[in-house]
Amino acid sequence: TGSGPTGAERAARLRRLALTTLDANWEHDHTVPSRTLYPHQWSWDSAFIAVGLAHVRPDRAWRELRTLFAAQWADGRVPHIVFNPALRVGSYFPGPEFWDAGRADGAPARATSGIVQPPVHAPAAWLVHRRAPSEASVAALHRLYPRLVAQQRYLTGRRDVGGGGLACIVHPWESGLDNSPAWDAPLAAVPADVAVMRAYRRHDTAHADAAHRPTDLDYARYVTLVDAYRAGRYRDEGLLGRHPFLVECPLVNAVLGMSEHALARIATVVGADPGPHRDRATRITEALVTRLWDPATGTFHPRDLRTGRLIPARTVLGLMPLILPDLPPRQVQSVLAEACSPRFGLAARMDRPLPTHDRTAPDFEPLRYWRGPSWINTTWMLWRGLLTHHRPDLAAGLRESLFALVDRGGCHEYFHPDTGAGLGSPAFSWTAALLLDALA
Ligand code: 2M8
Repeated sequence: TGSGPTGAERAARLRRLALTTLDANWEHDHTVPSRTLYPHQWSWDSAFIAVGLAHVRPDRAWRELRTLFAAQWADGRVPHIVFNPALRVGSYFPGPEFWDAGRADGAPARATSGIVQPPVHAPAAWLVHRRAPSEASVAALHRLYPRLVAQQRYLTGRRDVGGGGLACIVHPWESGLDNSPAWDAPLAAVPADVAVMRAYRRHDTAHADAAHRPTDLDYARYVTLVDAYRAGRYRDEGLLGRHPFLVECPLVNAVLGMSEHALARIATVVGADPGPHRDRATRITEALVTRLWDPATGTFHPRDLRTGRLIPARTVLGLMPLILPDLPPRQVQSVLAEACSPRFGLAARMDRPLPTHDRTAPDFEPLRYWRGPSWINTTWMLWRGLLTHHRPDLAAGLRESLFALVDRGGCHEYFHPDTGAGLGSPAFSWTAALLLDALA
């Protein structure tokens, strides 16, 4: 974090801030992403949070994952939200009554949503164990392994709607990058009646500036999509014929491949065979390159299964396959070129942080959520990818930009990609957690 007393002081200051933030967001058996905006447990947040907790509170890291996986469905899906029953009705929209998941086959006893998020949990579990290996961590891996395998089975089985070996998402929320410009084209085909939102009250805009959040039109479509999935009781059979949003996302599938690599390592610890995981990882990387790589743009794009076409927007999602250790050299070089272009500005010395959308695109919006602002999780994933592909120079530049953001803005949810001003929740858990990991 820089040499000399200043670097050491900054590191100590950041560590204290991160720990205070995580402790304040701990809630009995899990960590909330934010007390105001997101008061329940979120799936991929918990995985990132566990990675950070491993550095300071390893027991809690395992608890976090255990609580989440206790709400796994019988079909293997890990729900994107596990609701806290102690909270009053209406503390988050859409709440448990809206999802009404309890009536679906194989839903757990706890109230949950019915959709998933990127499966970053196996890589997270592996990092937690590697950071603090112990008898307890080995026991935790034994407990989690079958559940992580079931999660992969769900995504590569029922969710392989396109039949090409990749998982598809049925809602933009499943990508984690809710209102990314990547989803504009497929969402345009989803019927949207802003009047449907009159029956509900959004809570996000009570806690964050409406101009920094998805629009009412976005929310109308989000609700329409949940209505459609819930009407089929969250079943995945026949989705291609009936569901209005079916997309193969490069981030979700890069993480899916990464998870097989992590499971291969976990398998060796728990006495299972790592071979099948390695084979599956190879197949996922191949499918990702075949189906989502565009030689014309030199980056990865989501594939809209309803039109069969790649979605042209060049977002940060396209850079995420760099986390795959077996990404072929041609794709590695070209994703690096995309990341270092003026679109994303990656450099050994960065003058601005990594945005979530192409800075040169006409629909780049520096204040609005996933349409431009800098986020710590996508920055962290790219950082890990750069380390994997032996670019310590670029990794150092990106890591320094991460530190500078949080040092100036605090543990915010996202940041203005030019000024670095903090946006969204001011005490956001994954910002704190991934900061701790980058500091280590
Ligand atoms: C955001 O998504 C939720 C819906 O799941 C929301 O806007 O209410 C996203 O940033 C998502 O990636 C994140 O997991 C969640 C909680 O931090 O918030």
